[in-house]
Amino acid sequence: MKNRAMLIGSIGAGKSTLTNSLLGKVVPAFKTQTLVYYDWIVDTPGEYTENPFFYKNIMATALEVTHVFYLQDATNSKMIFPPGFSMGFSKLPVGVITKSDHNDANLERSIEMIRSVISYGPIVITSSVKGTGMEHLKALVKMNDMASMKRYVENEQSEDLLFTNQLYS
Ligand SMILES: Nc1nc2c(ncn2[C@@H]2O[C@H](COP(=O)(O)OP(=O)(O)O)[C@@H](O)[C@H]2O)c(=O)[nH]1
Ligand SMILES: [Mg+2]
Repeated sequence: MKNRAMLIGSIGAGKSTLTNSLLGKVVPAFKTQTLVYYDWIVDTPGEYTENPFFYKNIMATALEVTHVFYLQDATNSKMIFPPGFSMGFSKLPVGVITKSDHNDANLERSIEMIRSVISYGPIVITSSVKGTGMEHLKALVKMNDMASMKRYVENEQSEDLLFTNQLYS
């Protein structure tokens, strides 16, 4: 399977803007009503994450990808993923904090929220506006196992990148 990421997160979390930024596109993000397949990204409607009725769609789409990017909006105090949500997929999880450039961004809060979804894996702090974190996401999606992603995070020593490990805590 070609390495591909499915982006999930609430309505307005920044999935479509991130897609554009990662693919170097300049078209404004339109409101996604359905799945949109790009070269190595599958953009999903926020409704899929917000409404449990659509979880089956997320599960089905996950079969077509190697990675799942869990987006948390840094300006949003609400967490919409159920705890441990990533355990349901046998896909490589990547936590993505969006809108780090925003005045209302609260990075600590969003990292804690993502940690309740991903107990073991990389978390990337991003801004689609500034381009922060984009290289990390592109690098991580090319990797085929968690060990490589962990090594990458350790080697990069970047402020925009951390590895959460709560398996033995
Ligand atoms: N400041 C800032 N705003 C962003 C960023 N990414 C997205 N937004 C804004 O957040 C809103 C929702 O973005 P969108 O990509 O449509 O979210 P989606 O529903 O998850 O696809 C839009 O008004 C975007 O301009 C970012 O990195 N920084
Ligand atoms: Mg969208």
